[in-house]
Amino acid sequence: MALLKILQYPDDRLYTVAKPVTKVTDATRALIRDMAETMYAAPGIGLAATQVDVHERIIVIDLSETRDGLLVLINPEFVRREGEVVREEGCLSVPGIYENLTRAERICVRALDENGIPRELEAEGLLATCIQHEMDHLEGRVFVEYLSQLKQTRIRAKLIKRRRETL
Ligand code: K1U
Ligand code: ZN
Repeated sequence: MALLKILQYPDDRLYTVAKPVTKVTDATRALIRDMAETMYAAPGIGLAATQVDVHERIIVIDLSETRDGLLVLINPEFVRREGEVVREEGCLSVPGIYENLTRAERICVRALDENGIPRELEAEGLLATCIQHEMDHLEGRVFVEYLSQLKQTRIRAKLIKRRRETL
């Protein structure tokens, strides 16, 4: 297993639209293991392949306290989105920035699991928010893009300054 480098906003590669996985192979499963290890080490509750510069439609999520409840979504698609809820979000590609965003309250997604088997999943609460956040990454969208231009400019400047100071 390997720890992967997480792209940091405003890296242009975060704006890449990921391609569907055509066949779930051992190589896909090896990538999923590395993504999970990277997410646990960060630590985070979700990670999209886009964030580790792999532009395939793969997401890992684990909301469990014990970190043994890995959810894998390959080629996820929305079946339903209902209601609206405001929740605070963070992002491993935008470290230290937490902002309130409005998203669907309940969702149903269709996706392949790590064995290539199609599944449907109903989600609400933090899981629904996290799935939507990660699906945005696969579309090349970062959560800060929902904020005002002023906030985006401030976040960009803050992260660039912080990075310069840690070099
Ligand atoms: O996509 C990512 O960068 C992962 C992100 C997922 C997410 C969090 C909150 C709302 C929506 C999506 C994170 O994991 S940020 C870190 C975080 O939330 C966390 C870290 C340690 C313990 C618990 C939570
Ligand atoms: Zn994120």
